[in-house]
Amino acid sequence: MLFQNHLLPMESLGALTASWPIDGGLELQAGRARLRIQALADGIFRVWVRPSGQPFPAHPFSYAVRPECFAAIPPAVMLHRRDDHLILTLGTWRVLVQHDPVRLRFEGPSGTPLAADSFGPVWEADRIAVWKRRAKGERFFGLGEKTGQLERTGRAYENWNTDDSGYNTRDDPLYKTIPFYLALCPTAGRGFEAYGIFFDNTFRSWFDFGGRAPEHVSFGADSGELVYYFLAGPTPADVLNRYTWLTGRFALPPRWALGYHQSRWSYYPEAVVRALVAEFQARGLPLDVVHLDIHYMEGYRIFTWDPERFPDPKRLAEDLRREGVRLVTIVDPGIKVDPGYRLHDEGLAKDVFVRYPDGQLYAGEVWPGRCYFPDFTDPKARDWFGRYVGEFLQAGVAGFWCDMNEPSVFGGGTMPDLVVHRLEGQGGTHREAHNVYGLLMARAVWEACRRYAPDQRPFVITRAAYAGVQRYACVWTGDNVADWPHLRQALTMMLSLGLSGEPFSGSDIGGFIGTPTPELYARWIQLGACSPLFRTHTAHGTPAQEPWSFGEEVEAIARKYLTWRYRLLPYLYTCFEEHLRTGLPVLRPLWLHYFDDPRTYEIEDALLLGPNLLVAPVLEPGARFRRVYLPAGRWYDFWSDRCYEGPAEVLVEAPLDVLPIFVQGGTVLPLAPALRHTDEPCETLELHLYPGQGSSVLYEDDGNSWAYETGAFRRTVFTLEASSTTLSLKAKTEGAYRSPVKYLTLCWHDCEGPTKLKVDGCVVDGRYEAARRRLCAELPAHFAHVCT
Ligand code: MIG
Repeated sequence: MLFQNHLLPMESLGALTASWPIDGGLELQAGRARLRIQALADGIFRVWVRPSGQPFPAHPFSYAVRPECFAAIPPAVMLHRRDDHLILTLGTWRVLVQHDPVRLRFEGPSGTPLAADSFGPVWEADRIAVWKRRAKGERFFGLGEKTGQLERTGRAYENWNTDDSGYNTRDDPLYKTIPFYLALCPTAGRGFEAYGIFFDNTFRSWFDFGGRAPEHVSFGADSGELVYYFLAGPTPADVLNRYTWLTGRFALPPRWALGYHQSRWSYYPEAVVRALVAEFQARGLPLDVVHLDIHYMEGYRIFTWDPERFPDPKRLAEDLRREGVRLVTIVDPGIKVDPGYRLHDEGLAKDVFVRYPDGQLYAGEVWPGRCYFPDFTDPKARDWFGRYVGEFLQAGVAGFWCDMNEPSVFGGGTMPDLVVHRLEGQGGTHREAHNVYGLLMARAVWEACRRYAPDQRPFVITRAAYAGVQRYACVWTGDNVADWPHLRQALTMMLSLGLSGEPFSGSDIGGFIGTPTPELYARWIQLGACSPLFRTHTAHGTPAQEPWSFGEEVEAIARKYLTWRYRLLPYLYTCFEEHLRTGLPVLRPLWLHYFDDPRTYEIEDALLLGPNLLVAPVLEPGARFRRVYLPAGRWYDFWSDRCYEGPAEVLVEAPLDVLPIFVQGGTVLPLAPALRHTDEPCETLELHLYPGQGSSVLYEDDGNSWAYETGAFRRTVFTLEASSTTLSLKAKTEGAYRSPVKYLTLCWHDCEGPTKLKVDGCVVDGRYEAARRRLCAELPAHFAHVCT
């Protein structure tokens, strides 16, 4: 149907002319167009439109959706026919299809219309879009790494992976495309109901959350399938659970990846790398990873080593490994056009490079000069590239840093649109492959790690990404700038990535472009210490950016937060296990847990680190106090143990050496001793108890292999009921992993002074520290019940 007023040359769905049931849903005919609505699982509906009515294949082509989701048999749905609409029901979820014109809306338990079509799907030639009504007061989040605020309401965005070095905090698009959003829709009765929309389209796409048209939310793309997924709530956590069921979750990272990473463009030669590591040790600073940027290569030829700068990489890797330090090497996609260079010759022989439509090879200019580009949309090219990854693993490289994979090409930004890609055999142009190029490079590297080092968990970090990237890699937020707006931006980007399926992200600490002031570096190290990826990095030609580069005061602050980070590892690692089970991110906006408290929706300068810690980083120069909103419940200042009752806005002191951290009452916070690196054997563990009621989890495994998938883990659920005078702590354990922890110290905070505890019936004497109102006691490594 043409729009009646003919102002827009776009077409939309007209009246329903036929409908028939299919597995898990139904198909409709409306004029020439065909529409398929199908449930993939409870609370997950796919809407797929083919404007000119071509028959549907079993599933749309997708790099983002897990193949298992398509292989599963669709759940049984109920279909009801009414006079003017159809109703598709699955559990508590309904899709209502109006007959004339065909318009969809969704309903959950509250009965509030969600994602209701205004114009619905529209198209013109290749261009497609979907227009929906924006409910009054509806809020939007998501799209991964975007600049500006966390909340997307009232703005429009574009997705076209772009290398925007030194981006400003208004630029769009940047490096990643995650065409997924999460909406919070006000309900008639109480509060909000959440749902998500995933528009699985890899062409250049756009989203408008009531920016240009305040009553609508719309999204569209230059071409490709008109297909989207509705992901039900009712809570935002439910939406994330469903979105990550569909697009995958981050399998547990190697534990070392959660340590501190030191990087710069570039540490070389080898002697500089050794001296760097020695400096960390001499200064008593923990370190797990050194990143090698492009200068380790011979003339920027990927998968080579400069023979003078790094004559014996294997030996270097071994030596560092003995000190508990691992090497991560950068890898770019571009392969130097240079006959005689192994990758060049073998790549040509194997026909793995992208070409122009007439068959000529495409070459673009990047660091090495003229380069060919592997076609990562071709499984053969991914396998081929992976062999070199295997060689680097052999040489002792522990992880891979995928850069320039937007792909970035000097001069024009990226490859021309007409370059041809295999796209798993279906063929297509760069317009379709562009936004997945980085994802598939990361996938090639990840799959190679699985193949060539099958007993180890891969570590891959990527700059460009598409939805589903969390299955293969962690990410960093590209070439930021050493200024205060970028510190704040780093936080909102990490939060947004977490709300878009990627739990493992970080920013270049201190800023990539330019030089941070000592104060800025100190505050950034504090934010970094609670970032999933904790890495300092800086550009070529900038002054030293190491934890000791900003004077003694800042070095002491860096030491304090590096140490804190390593103490926090048992908790942080547990957060990753929670992500794997539930899809929850590691860093969370407050409203993810305090959904019923509308005041939390506007808080973008604080975060929940996992389920029990609230962190309020200082993001402004000169600030020595921090206003913090504490949601309902009791909160303990991590440093002073001072107790607050929420909901409350409090003003806390935040001198330069203080990152305000609050522990929720009722928490059992597991802390490790201060470590020098994550390989250091760790036989002691502290359990910090904060009065209140709650359950907390401690997850342990070997931290490096896949044995946890077959039961070699230990998951302990603690149930705490404590006041300042009484205590009951129960522990229930599952899993077959034998934890190396031999000594357990319990530390009961805000305690008034009972000094004896009963541990599984035996009386244990504790040490009461009156000044700090704490009771500490040694416990056996395994216990079931501790009480007063
Ligand atoms: O054109 O490898 O974002 O982290 O240091 C610059 C050199 C290429 C961009 C990355 C940055 C890295 C730099 N790279």
